[in-house]
Amino acid sequence: MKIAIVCYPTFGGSGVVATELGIALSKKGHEIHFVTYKQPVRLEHLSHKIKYHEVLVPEYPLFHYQPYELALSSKLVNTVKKYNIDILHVHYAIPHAYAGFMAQQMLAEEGISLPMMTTLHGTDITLVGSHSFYKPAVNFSINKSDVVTSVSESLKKDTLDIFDINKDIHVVPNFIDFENLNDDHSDCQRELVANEDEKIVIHVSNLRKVKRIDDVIKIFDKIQKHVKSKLIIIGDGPEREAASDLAHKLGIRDKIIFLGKSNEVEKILCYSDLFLLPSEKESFGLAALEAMAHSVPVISSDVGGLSEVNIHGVSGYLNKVGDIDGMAANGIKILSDENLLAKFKVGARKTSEKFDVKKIVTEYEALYQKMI
Ligand code: GMT
Repeated sequence: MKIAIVCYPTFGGSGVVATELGIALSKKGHEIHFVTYKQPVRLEHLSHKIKYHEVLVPEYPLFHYQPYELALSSKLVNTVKKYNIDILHVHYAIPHAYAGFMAQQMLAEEGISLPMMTTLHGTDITLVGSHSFYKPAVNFSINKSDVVTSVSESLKKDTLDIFDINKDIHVVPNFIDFENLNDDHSDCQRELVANEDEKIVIHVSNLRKVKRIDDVIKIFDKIQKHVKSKLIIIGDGPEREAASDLAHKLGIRDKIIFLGKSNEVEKILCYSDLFLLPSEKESFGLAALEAMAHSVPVISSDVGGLSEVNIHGVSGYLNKVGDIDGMAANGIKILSDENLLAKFKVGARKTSEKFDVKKIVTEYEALYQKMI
């Protein structure tokens, strides 16, 4: 099949999933066309099976806001016609499902049919999409999609609760490409960041309010009082400065390394002992799944789809949002007992194996087939 994929090309989970899916589909012989404003960060190599089409939105002084949806839908129309695309798969409803629907309508005028799948990722529903500024348009474009998928049962439920949906929502979880996973632990450079007797705690996100970065710092503060440890924070976002200030205030700034946006996450997970994800909302928690695939246990909140990914007592622990003491206590429990840590490392990896891309990609292919 020839599949056009629309996504955010950034470090965010939805863009990562879209890119990894495109790569996995191309390995199965499909021709993939990414249509977005920048080459996706996880897309290192283009090939005859993977192409990238840049959506350009030239500045024009009359426009206070540049019309990205318009440029995207026009680019989709041109790409579909030029490459005879069979299917459009948009990731993240806003504004992609809306632009996709417009492209579909324009193509229909010319007698070209373009079935569209929309994959809902989380904040497009629970945070941004549910706002009255966007809600009618998001509701409309979800209902106009030929197939709708969500990355967890929890997100499906939220979508049905928040919107007026007249479509089936298929749950297709996020995944890991184990064949491509760099889990060769032979050149782990743990000594670069910590002493031999120190444990390494890690957090990866876009450092937005919804991730509760303050909780990450406070949980780590309690952990490091019992277990010699360092905290590595990967990612960048609006809460970074406040987190650094809080660490100063608590007197633990020297135990925390802020790495910013990084393409080296796998290398760091290789020597990490515990992943913290105390989010306020989390439809899936791809960052936690990636940690688990690298045998890193997870301490997370129990919101959204996290309990579908992180299995309490097996791959880590789940606590209520804001339960800093509980999360710290569970972290201390895992980190202060080498046998327990080893058991959780195995449990984390085993749990992640349920999300093998090989299984998930066939679920998407079956849905594509159904749309055609
Ligand atoms: O976590 C983020 O804020 C980024 C966001 C995105 O849209 O890229 O992540 C959402 O989609 C990911 C991929 O499906 C999920 O793993 C995240 O849980 C979800 N984020 C939230 O629901 C807050």
